[in-house]
Amino acid sequence: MLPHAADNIERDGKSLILAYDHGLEHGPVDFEPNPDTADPERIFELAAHEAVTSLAVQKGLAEAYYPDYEDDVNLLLKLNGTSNLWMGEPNSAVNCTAEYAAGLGADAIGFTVYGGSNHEVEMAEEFRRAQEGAREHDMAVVMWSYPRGQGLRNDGSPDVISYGARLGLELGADVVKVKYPGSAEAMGHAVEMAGPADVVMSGGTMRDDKAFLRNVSNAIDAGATGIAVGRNVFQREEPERILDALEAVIFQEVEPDEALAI
Ligand code: FBP
Repeated sequence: MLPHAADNIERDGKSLILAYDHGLEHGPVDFEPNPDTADPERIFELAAHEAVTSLAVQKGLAEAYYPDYEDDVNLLLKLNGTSNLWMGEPNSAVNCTAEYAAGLGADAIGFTVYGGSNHEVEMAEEFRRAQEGAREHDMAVVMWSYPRGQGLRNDGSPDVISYGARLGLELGADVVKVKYPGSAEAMGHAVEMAGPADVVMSGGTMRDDKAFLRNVSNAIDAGATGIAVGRNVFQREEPERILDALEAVIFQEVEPDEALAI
């Protein structure tokens, strides 16, 4: 972890990472609730919203669309990923190098590590190459730290999520993205374990605006620096409206009720 390395994908030390790697990770099914969002152009436009501090995409989308948006969007290039068609032990193919990401104009790299998977050792080694490559090009390093695999009975438990946060710090991430552990107290523990590395909570699918914003607000109160969110934004009928509310909750620390009334 390098102090200030993530400044270029944060605003006042906070971040809202709009995640849009779902076409690879989950497939077209994720676009069904809001079919317009199958078109990457719609998401690049959304990423220009003032609340969004970076857009996380895979290489193919960055090659095709980023040149038109580089003035308005900070690029967080995901260097590995797996499709839902893969049925094996959790693993993620490295499909891009840090050098190539820098050539595309990335401000940061993103990398998934499945601690506890039978593939943890090779994933940690792959992360090392990506992390060191990012340092050579002054790009921030964001780890999707998702412990899971056959050795883990409850990958959503607060202890496991705190361990995931700590893995990020130990391996050199500037920002660690973890699943929300269910309470502000548990999130606070994960933040503490990550030390100086920033912690952002990962999204999921919550249809209730207020309940979703309450989790985000709890995470911020617990010391998280923001959110990495995909479906909770682009699967909503009015993605801009929830981004307006997230702007208020994350950056102005406004209460969810008030944020929704804006
Ligand atoms: P969501 O906000 O839609 O949950 O996206 C966050 C994210 O980390 C994506 O970047 C990724 O595609 C997805 O979750 C992977 O989630 P999982 O591996 O749990 O299916």
